Amino acid sequence: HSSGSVLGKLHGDHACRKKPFTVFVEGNIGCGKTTFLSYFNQSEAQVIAEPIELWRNVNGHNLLGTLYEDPKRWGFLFQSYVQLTMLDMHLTQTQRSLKLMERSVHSARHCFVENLHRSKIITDAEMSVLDHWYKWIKTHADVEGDLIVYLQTKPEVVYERMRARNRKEENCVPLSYLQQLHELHEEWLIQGSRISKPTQVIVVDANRDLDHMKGEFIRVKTLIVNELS
Ligand code: DCP
Repeated sequence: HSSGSVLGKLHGDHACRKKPFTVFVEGNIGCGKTTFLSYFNQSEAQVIAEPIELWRNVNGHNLLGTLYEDPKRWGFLFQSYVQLTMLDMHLTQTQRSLKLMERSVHSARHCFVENLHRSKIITDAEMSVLDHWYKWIKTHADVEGDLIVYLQTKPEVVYERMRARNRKEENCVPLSYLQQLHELHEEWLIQGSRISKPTQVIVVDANRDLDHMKGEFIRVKTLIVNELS
């Protein structure tokens, strides 16, 4: 619910830099990130979708599949590869003045890795290694964004969507998992209690049917595009 003027101030800062205005689209599994990003075309923005196909095929290995089959055995491996592919997205250069990414190294660390650790699915040692990598990345690479668009949803709503879309790797994911991820997104993007809140967050109520979200998605898109033009 940020206003255009807030973005306007950012734009002023941003105009002095060569880096594109960088937006991370965040939210729970099935919240509609892909749908939101589909409203931007490549002529107005560099859109970098989440590399889920890479996670499904690392030299023939489906890391997303094994993650859900045996998270204790494969959770660390999966998140280690997510961190690498996310870093690659962050470092992707563009001539365009606007860059949008589906998720970031930050949600991987603060939501997904945090959740695996809190649920004792990854060990303290595995957590430490992922966290050291995350801190190293933040120190040595530019992984900062200018704005986060948070597609906020009720866990029950995304649970139904996830069931309906029927991605085969996700068919055993319980509602409780989405509830935990929801809480961690809220802690990070709304409460700012555990870690400091990112500077600019636009919160979008994404509970309505994705077909009915069109108006809201276009409103947020217009806000971003207009402020940059
Ligand atoms: N995932 C994970 N750890 C991460 C990032 C993603 O375990 N650090 C998993 C969760 C999902 C799958 O990868 O099973 C894809 O996750 P997303 O929620 O990012 O993508 P969706 O396709 O579900 O997004 P949307 O429906 O919002 O477009």
